Amino acid sequence: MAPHASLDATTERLSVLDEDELASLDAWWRANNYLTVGQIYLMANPLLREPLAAEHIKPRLLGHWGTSPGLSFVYAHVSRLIRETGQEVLYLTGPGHGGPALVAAGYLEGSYTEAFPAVGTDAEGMRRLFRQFSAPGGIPSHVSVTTPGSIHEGGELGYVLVHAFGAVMDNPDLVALAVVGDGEAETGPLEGSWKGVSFLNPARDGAVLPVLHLNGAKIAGPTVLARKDPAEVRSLLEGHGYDVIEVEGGDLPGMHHRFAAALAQAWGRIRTIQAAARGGDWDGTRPRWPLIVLRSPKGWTGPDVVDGVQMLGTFRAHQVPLSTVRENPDHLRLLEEWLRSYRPEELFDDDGSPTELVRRANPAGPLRMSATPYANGGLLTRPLDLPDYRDHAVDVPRPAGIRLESTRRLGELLREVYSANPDRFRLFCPDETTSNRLGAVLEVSDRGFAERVTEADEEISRDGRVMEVLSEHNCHGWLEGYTLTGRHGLFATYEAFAMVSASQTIQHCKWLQEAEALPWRARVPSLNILLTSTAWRNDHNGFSHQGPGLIQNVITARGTISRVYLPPDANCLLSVADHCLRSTSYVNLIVIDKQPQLQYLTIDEAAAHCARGAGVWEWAGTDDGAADPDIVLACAGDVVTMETVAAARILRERLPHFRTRVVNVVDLMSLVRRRDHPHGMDETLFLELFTDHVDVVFAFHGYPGAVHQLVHGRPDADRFRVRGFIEEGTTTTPFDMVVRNRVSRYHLVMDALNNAHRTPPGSSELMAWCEERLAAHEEYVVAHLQDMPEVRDWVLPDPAERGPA
Ligand SMILES: Cc1ncc(C[n+]2csc(CCOP(=O)(O)OP(=O)(O)O)c2C)c(N)n1
Repeated sequence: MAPHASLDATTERLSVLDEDELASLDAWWRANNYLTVGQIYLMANPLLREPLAAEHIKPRLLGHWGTSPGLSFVYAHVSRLIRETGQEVLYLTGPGHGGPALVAAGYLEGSYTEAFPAVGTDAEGMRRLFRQFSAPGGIPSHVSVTTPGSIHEGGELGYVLVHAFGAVMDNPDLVALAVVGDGEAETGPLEGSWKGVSFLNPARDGAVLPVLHLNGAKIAGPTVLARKDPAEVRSLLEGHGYDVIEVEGGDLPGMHHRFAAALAQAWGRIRTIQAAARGGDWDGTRPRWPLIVLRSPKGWTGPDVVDGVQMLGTFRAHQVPLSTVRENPDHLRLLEEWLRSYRPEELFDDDGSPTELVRRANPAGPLRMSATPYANGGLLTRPLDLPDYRDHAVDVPRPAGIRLESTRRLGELLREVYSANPDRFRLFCPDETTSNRLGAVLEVSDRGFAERVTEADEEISRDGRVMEVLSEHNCHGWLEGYTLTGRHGLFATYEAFAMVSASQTIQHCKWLQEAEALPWRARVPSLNILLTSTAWRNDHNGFSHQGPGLIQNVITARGTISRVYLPPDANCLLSVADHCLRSTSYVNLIVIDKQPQLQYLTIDEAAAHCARGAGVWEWAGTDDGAADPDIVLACAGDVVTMETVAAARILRERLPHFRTRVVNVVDLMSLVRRRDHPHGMDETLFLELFTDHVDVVFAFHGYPGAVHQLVHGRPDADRFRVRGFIEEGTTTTPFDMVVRNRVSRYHLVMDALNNAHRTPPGSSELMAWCEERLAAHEEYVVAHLQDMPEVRDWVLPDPAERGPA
């Protein structure tokens, strides 16, 4: 850290742009704007070596011009800061629809060609660059996975700050510069994400520098923040804890000078805060981090008036300011004038490569924002130092004989993970770490908090690294930013409220899926999501807390990178968690409840079962390995597994000659055909488990449709009768929940009898008995406000005492 005097001197020097710097910086910006317009419009004649003609214009004009010049303007200035200071910067574009500007930045910096050698820095390369943009067989129009230097697509607006904050956690040398669109700033997630500063530790974390880009308009109208009194905007941001620096205008070169000064001030402030915190000169209060409000015209430097209509500075500049260019000679002329206004002859040499004047504006090597390893986080990843999960195993002397809280064991494992990895593992949770029985982590790390801490608070401090904020968007987004920059973590949330951030989950799946195809993108640690406090056991809560929908979302968008695990007990959970923490570039959902639950497998059995993904539990069934049992009772999910094991027990006791096979599924994706998902079990194993003709009664944790979706295409998939959550819920007893949703042990027994190919003697009596027990349950819960002892305290009897097989 530079001492204050030299820091002040650097800041002062940075705040003044001399003529040479201005010339180069402005040339770089013009070159970027030229390449941006070229990408949107041209498919030939990239350097305008001949007069522009209709055949040079793309048939479909797709892309977003309006935001782009603002993005590249900021980028150019940050590059200068980097060159002058050596500061490492990750650039995140909230309005990711400004993709061409970021592609152009990578192209000018040379990293685009490094990633895609076919797009060289010459005339032919530029033609390809233009032609491929927003085109079939080419690249998407947003700041997508294919854009070097990006960890943030910005397609779905709202997440730029959460990604930025996640990226800087435990990255003390990094500044994440996040451009926030003023339309984007109207979204719920973005509005909630200003609070990130309340969780940053200036000694240990890097800094986020938001640039709120008030270009005034969205797609079709004005933005709230641009039309507010600037004093109100300032108050809002100051209220969140920022030190607001404002820059406004469209005049040149005035804007260059003013922005250079603003950026210098912001950077100086960041370094001053960090120097104080890291040098021991910090009283622990939350710093006021700088934030730049940039007011510049939408479509800056583009066409002013088109067909008599104001374009520049309005919503009309959002996408393509000039339409029907092929067909309209006036528009063609305007486009040519627009492109030539950047004076391409000063920007590109005869061979088409950027001139020295332009290249001078680039930082070097990995300091180029398009080449920063922070945006290709797998390059920086150090695997977790993982303790042996077996050390936390539950002693299971016999299946289904004891109950305990499985997630508590996971908490103990995570405590060890925290201790062994003090700089690269974090747990993110919306205020539920203890509630979710993961509180053991708080023995080794507080919850991180930069605001005022009082005597009454517990396990909260500015040094804490367990991240709790009551915002699923923040938790999820922080973890994404954290893992995309190469570190590891887990997002633990109430199952129902994972739907709040479901869209982020899906977007992240898309990102990882696309990244698989890019050899230069190194694999990153997986995004691990623990869904607990599940639909079936919301004892304090009710219907609003009962929603297993995320499973459905993830399997529907499954691609090849999503994984869904439903460990039935603690030892399986430990094995699954160990696997997920070691894995890379997946989205792993782990679903298990936090309440005391039956334990089935020893740690060795659990490890083998989880490795297989699904297996027969011989001890629970009565088919003794017969090729054709009367029924297969399958289950996936903790509570429904208990009901299945209990149902099998009832059948064993009451119909000893009825052959049941119990199959438990931990890895949900194993049900899918192998050709459709890498985890799909091969046909032979599928037949071993489910046969090709015996009916299967499947008790599932989530919505029944999910299993039908997964087994589609398997032999005779119609024989799967699936029971699961059917939106029958309320605040009630655990057993009443399974009864209401028709997945109780009694329902499963009846389903088994109804679907078996033969009807053994005694079946009708057993059906009647099940109906009678369900009626007894109805009466009992209302009268006693708890479940009948026979279900409440049910365990599988000792094998010695079991009934005949
Ligand atoms: C969550 C979400 N809702 C809607 C859209 C559709 N959309 C794309 S761009 C845009 C306007 C964005 O305005 P702003 O953030 O100000 O960006 P800029 O003006 O800089 O283009 C909208 C509504 C989206 N991409 N994401």
